[in-house]
Amino acid sequence: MAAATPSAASRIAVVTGASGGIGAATARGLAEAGYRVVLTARRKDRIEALAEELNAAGHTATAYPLDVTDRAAVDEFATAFKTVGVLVNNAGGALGADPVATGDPEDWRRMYETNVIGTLHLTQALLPKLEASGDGTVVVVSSTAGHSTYEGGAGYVAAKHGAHVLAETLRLEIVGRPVRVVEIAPGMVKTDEFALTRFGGDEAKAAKVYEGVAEPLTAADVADTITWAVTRPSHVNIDLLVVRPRAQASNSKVHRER
Ligand code: 8X3
Repeated sequence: MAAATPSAASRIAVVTGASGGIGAATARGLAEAGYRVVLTARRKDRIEALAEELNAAGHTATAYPLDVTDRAAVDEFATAFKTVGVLVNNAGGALGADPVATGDPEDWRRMYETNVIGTLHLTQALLPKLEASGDGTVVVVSSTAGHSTYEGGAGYVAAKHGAHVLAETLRLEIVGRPVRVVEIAPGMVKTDEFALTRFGGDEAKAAKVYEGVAEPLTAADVADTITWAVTRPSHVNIDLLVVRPRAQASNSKVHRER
């Protein structure tokens, strides 16, 4: 792996949604790249266990239970830092796969709250600390759903388009300041929870998402792209990186082996 930015060893990387999947894998990747990682998620036991594991392996990790939709809690969290090198906005996810005609407005609201407002909260609260580091990076983990739509996806697609727009607009607004804005847009990633959460715990429906797909991406594959983007030299801004498994040409064109 390429060398981390020179000051990585002394720098802090905050990862949201670090209790599992892409967030946990990203925390591992950034810890291995020399960052002091701060793991946030609602599930305290999970982030504490991961922090313990990383510390036992010689890295520096701390766990901070946080709900990204709770603005007061996010502001309180931000007071813990003078500077932050990296913020990975990973918390989010999908709820339901219903057509527009019958989708639950409450699912749409919750997806907007976590994927967009959660990212907004963390970014607003930590932007001064990222700037104060003299070399900050904001990562928005969006999705291929932030770039095109598919039937049954509209609620999630709308939220991820929101996350994409946040990243693109922020990059325009802060150009000239020492903060990069990186968007990573993963396609089909098989994690323990993404599809299960989307289908309210229905294992059969969740399994169907990946049925016949030889090798969906793993959380580690996506973490690898995030870590790569973050560890480019400071003047290199990976604006947008779309990453899919080889078997997926678009959200609706997936090769399945029968
Ligand atoms: C996940 C990709 O295809 O389920 O962000 O929308 S998809």
